[in-house]
Amino acid sequence: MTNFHIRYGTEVADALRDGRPVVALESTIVSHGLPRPDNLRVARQIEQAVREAGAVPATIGMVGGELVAGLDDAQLTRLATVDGVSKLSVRDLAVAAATGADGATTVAATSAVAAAAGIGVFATGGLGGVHREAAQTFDESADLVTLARTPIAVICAGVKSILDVGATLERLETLGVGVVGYRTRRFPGFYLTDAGFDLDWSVDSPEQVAAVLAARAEQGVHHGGLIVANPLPVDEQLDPALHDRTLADGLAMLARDGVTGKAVTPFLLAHFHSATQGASLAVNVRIILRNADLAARIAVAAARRPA
Ligand code: PSU
Ligand code: MN
Repeated sequence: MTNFHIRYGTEVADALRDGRPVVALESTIVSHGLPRPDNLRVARQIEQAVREAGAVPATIGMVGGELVAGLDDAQLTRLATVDGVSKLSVRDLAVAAATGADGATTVAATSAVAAAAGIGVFATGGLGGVHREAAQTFDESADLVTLARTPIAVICAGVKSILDVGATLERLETLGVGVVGYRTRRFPGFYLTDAGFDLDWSVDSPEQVAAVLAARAEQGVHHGGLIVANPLPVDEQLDPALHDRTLADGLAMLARDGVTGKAVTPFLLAHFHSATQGASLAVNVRIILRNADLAARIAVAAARRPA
């Protein structure tokens, strides 16, 4: 069992104490996933979307070596604007704490910290997963193994089409991570409504997701995550032809520039943002805001259930 030393934002601490709905948010999308200066504006909008749907946002990150659940505006601004903010997965948290680093937490690290804080619902854009070429590079996001051991519901638009989506779904199955579509039986590909793979399960309402979480608790399933895949409506996705062209170029650039490891995801995202003249950014923002709204409604439904 992890024993993170977590500093809580006042509002988050109050809400957790009173059993009111809280939604965890990650900071890597802010520091590394979205271009400046839009990133700070969007980070605030995500929090606003959670509030408007009736929950308290808890953006998680590390400031000066201290893990914070519920970054205040000055801390959020620091992680969005200062150079040299580290991208922190779970394995990095101790080193970053001991060295007093500023860091943004990935889906993996945010999930681990949120679960330790007693927050059961987390909204993000897209999960990390198995990279293309993983058969040679072994590049598979720590998001997957972390979700295998972390009790949290992650509301996301699937995994980015920059990954090997089929392999990612296979790994999630092996690792015992639950996957349900929100009003769909097709797994979304982040920018794209449909990544081309079927899902076994679809849920229709926040209340139904809350019921799944309650059933897991009743069954004693305390160790694994549940992915709630929330696709964009077809008319809001990135134009598939533009998407396919941009992805092909981006993958060629990765190989040409020798980009590997944890730099791959930020590199490809930045390429999408510049190569589509902002179209992918607008889609990215819509995805996150929709997921924040759904996550908050799930947290509200979960808080309303009799204990
Ligand atoms: N999806 C996005 N934007 C992001 C990420 C995912 O739409 O910035 C980030 C998340 O924080 C995720 C991380 O956990 O990328 C995965 O990185 P890696 O593949 O290096 O594990
Ligand atoms: Mn990786």
